[in-house]
Amino acid sequence: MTHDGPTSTEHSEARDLAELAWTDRHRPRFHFLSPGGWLNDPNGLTHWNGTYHLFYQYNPDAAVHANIHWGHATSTDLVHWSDEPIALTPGDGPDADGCWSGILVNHNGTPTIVYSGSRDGRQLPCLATGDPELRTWRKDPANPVIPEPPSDLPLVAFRDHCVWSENGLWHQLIGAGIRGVGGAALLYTSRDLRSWQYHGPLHTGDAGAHHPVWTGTMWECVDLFPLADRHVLVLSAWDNGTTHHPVYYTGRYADTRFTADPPALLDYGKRYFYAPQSMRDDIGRRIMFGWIQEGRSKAAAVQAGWSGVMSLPRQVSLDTTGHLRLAPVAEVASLRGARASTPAHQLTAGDTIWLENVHGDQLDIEARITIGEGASVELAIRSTPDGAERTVLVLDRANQELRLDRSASSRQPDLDTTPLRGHLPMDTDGTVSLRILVDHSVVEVFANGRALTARVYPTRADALGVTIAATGGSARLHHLDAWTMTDIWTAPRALRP
Ligand code: DQQ
Repeated sequence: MTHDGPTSTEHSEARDLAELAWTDRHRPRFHFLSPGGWLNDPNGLTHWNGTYHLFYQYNPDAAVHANIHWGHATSTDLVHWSDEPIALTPGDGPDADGCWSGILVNHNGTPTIVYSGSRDGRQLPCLATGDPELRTWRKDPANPVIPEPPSDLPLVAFRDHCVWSENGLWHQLIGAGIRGVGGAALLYTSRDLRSWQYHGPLHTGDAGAHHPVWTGTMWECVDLFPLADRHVLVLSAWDNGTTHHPVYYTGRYADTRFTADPPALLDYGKRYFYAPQSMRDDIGRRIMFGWIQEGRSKAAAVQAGWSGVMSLPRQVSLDTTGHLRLAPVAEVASLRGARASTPAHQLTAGDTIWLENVHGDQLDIEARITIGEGASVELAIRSTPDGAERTVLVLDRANQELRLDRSASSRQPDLDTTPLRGHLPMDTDGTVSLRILVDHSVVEVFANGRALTARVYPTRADALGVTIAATGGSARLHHLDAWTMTDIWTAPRALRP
């Protein structure tokens, strides 16, 4: 579809917002984010004729979740992105209040977006078709293509889409919540993406069950995909307006039936990796992006001129226990600049080592550590020389746990400092392979395949140090390599490219 170009006043305001965002020292420099304003979910992920397309929930006018458009960017390497024209803008029909999340499929050669049109507090499935370059989009005159949610269920909400082709039929899951039951993925089929037949829930959660992980009262952004010999269902657990955390089930899917193992938390940072969506790329990788939310107040985001970051692209695989393994795609390493290596080292309890040559707020750190019985390793990042501000990652062997302690990350009040934690599977000898990506306020940790994402906002400009210590026992640092990461942005970008 097309939209009228902005007026000259809008242009100058827009420029101000992007320039304001550009000057914020908490703004990441090697992650994808919107030019300014608001970003939330990744949408419409696809690898189309050799180009990666990343669409996203975008408000180009303010750093608040309102008036949601579909922003669009393309890449050939998953790390450097070019802004494309905004793909979808709220209209005067069923998406008058926003073009909410959805996906993109190839319908007989026509790129087709299935998204949730939002109006008057309800969301309904809508379509838009694109030109061969995926640059201009035309909304379907028949929108909404499903005019009502199923009438036989007391639904809390009904939105977001996962669409795939199976045996010549389009299949669609729509996220929902069934009052008194829990979240649900509702199944539909269609021959033409326009006329849909409802088949009931493919899978349902239990809102009363809190172990091993709570699945919320409604499921946002359901995503079902094959992985090795299994299928994975990813969802984002939502409850009464609160975005909680991403969850996955692994299981078997056949003949529109899904039998799953118990659910698990996808990222221990919870809402800091929310609404993930995945795609299979041309070389067969399952690649996932998630929305990294802010950890500072809404007012602080508005003042900064921007809110929300896309995670680095993650490759998803299955481990031998049926759990997901997440790791940044190999291309992320192409952003590595100067390297500093710390040689093998025996850490004794109580010692803290300053990694003198590892320094910065744009880092990729890789380490292999064997943690002795009863010991924990504490790796601090964004540390001031006096340690007054520091963010501490704890690898706890006795409890087989990965933790992030943000209690001293910043002296600024009004920040989220909730402790984050999750199970850290270890070999019997206590070895952990660790990767930490620090990009100003963003921290993405991968430890033995488990992910923990978070935000930190140190106040001090010298919060750049890295230390490592062992407590309660000893540990062996086999190696630690750190690279300074290169910026992917060189100047403020146009809010409406
Ligand atoms: N964000 C979208 C919804 C989705 C939610 C609206 C998840 O479609 O349910 O911006 O963050």
